[in-house]
Amino acid sequence: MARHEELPVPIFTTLEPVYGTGSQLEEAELRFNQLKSKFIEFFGHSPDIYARSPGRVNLIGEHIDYEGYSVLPMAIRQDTIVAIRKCDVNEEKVIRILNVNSDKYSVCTYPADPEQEIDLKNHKWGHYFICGYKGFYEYAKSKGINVGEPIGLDIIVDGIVPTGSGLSSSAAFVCSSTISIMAAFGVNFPKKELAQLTCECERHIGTQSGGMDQAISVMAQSGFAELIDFNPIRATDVQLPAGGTFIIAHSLAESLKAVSAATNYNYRVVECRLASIVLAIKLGVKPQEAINTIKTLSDVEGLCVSFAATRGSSDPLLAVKEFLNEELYSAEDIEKITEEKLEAVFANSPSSLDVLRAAKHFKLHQRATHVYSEAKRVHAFKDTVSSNSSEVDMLKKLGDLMNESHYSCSVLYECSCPELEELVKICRDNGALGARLTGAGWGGCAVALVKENAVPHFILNLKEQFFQSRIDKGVINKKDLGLYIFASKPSSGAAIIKF
Ligand code: NG1
Ligand code: MG
Repeated sequence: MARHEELPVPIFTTLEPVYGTGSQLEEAELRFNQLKSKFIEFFGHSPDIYARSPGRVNLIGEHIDYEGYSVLPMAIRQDTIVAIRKCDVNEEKVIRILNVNSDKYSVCTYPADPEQEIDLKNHKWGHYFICGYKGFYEYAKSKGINVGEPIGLDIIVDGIVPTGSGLSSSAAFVCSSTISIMAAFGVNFPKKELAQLTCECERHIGTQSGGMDQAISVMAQSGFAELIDFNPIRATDVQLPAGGTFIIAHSLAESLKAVSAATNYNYRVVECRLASIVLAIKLGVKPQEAINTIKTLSDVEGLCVSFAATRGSSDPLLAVKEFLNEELYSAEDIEKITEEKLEAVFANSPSSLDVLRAAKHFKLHQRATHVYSEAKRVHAFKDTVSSNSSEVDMLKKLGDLMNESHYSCSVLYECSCPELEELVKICRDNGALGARLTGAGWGGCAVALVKENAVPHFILNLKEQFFQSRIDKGVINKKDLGLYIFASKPSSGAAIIKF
């Protein structure tokens, strides 16, 4: 039997296979009906087809996907639905994108030109759809699939993944967009190829992200978290222990990682690249060769094998200890090692050059220590859930790993913020076995592992101790609390729906 990532996106004619039964199904039916009415009202036609793709919560493995290391997220129930219609050849060749939330998101219009550049200086929500549009054409072209001349498209989007929350609303949108376009053109690609292409095309937005979000959104299986490996992309189902529940809580600080050019996110990607080049050189690779061939910290791991002969271990953390300074590096410090100007090292990456212009110094030891230790924690997490230990021991170990991950994100990777620190502490004070920031950080959500029978009480306490003061100050509305704190079960991945 083919592994599930080799299969195309499933096509359903009813909503049950995606949304199950009960209140979730009712909510979905309402959304689909409203989407259809709005579509007819605005465009004068019914949509041809729908695509949906979920957000995700990352359980462990933060800021390591772009370094080539495996991560362990699960899909959440909140998703983005895209309704689409391919226009006739005699209609105007434009892409019109509406949002059901038209107060917040006004109509976006783009030419039906897959070669168009995305205007990064002028950020619009519709840009994420165009990422998918460009990605679809690039992929079809690379595979020699003839999808015909560009044509007008009518689109309406309904997304309920909270934005700027570290739950990957962007990937839910890019994936559902790409899949809707693919379905409208009557083709279907294997899920792992879609995961790769949506990851690459979301980079048109300017974030040098890894592939976790798109991979889980496309490949998730209901009831399982997934261990996602990269190069090549693979998803392995991970059964979580039944006695534990993951609670997602929003710090109410918005993560603005993609708003300015030299964002925190790209800054970290640059620091990791610099750490990997410096490490490779220290491990004996010639500077120019290191610059040309070493892209990520995982590329350095192989080099540590030679190091094992003299040090007795090929653990890359030992190499970091021995070869990277804890003190700040200036660009000049690094250039002495690389024998090359950093502008030249990053000449092909405009967003990295933006980082170099804005950054005064780089922390290589701390970032690399985070990445290599976090990569180990992901495997420890996976090994723990598949071990024979008692559920109590298992949950305790998973919680410990989550706490260690948070410490590493906060202290070594510096991607937390005061609100997240407060929230994580409140979670632990209220009996969470483990709690950590999730997603890129600098705001957004925390995820806490809580014993199943303690969930109602835990949520109540968090409402009192974290959210009530924010309600009193008018930051959020009491009636919206359910959007900011909720329990989450592993949901299903992307789907095409054709009624
Ligand atoms: P968020 O910011 O949660 O969407 C980002 C990246 C991921 C990953 C995490 C950190 C995008 C689309 N996604 O997720 O690839 O690197 O940060 O683990 O930027
Ligand atoms: Mg995102």
